[in-house]
Amino acid sequence: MKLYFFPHACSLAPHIVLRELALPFELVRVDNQTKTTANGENFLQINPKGYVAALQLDNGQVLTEASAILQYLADQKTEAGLAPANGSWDRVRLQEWLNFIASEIHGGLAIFFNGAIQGDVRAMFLTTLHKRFAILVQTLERQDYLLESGYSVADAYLFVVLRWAAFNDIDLQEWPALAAFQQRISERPAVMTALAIEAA
Ligand SMILES: N[C@@H](CCC(=O)N[C@@H](CS)C(=O)NCC(=O)O)C(=O)O
Repeated sequence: MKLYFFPHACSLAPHIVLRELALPFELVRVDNQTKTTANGENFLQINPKGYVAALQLDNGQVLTEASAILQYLADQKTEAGLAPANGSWDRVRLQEWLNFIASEIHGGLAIFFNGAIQGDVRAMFLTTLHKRFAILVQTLERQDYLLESGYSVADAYLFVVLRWAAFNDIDLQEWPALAAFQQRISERPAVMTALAIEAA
């Protein structure tokens, strides 16, 4: 498998999960400006959407969208328990979280990377984000992970997108349950390895 990534982007979530599962994979860095890969390929021919993450399977199929990639990976080693069994009610709960993270937290934080978002408009987006954070806090004050059953791919995804708060002058210490969650996940060996490799 090949994971197309650029450092600290949402592709860090499948990167973490590949390491959690100890699956064999190759990391291929994408230049987001030129849309070329470190191997000199045209990334748009691999993923016409032009964004990471993209996972190329050994049969040549390319899977995109973090929520789909994360579930695909978890299902490669079900015994690791990073996703509840397909078809179960708990799996639907995982999908509920993944969709919430993708649309409300990933989208809600990524908007602040746009320098045009300033003043009243920034305040408006922040108000919405704070409401979404309140939903996360309700769960993470009660339990260590999003699912009652324990650590899952949703936690890896949430950890990655919450890291973007600091890049946008949003201090997670205002939400102690979120700050504690970030600390907890950052201590996982797979997370530390993935972060070190992406920082190199
Ligand atoms: N809907 C996609 C969004 C992926 C996405 O936002 N990727 C960002 C990095 S986190 C990216 O590559 N942006 C570059 C671009 O859009 O040109 C998903 O959920 O995976």
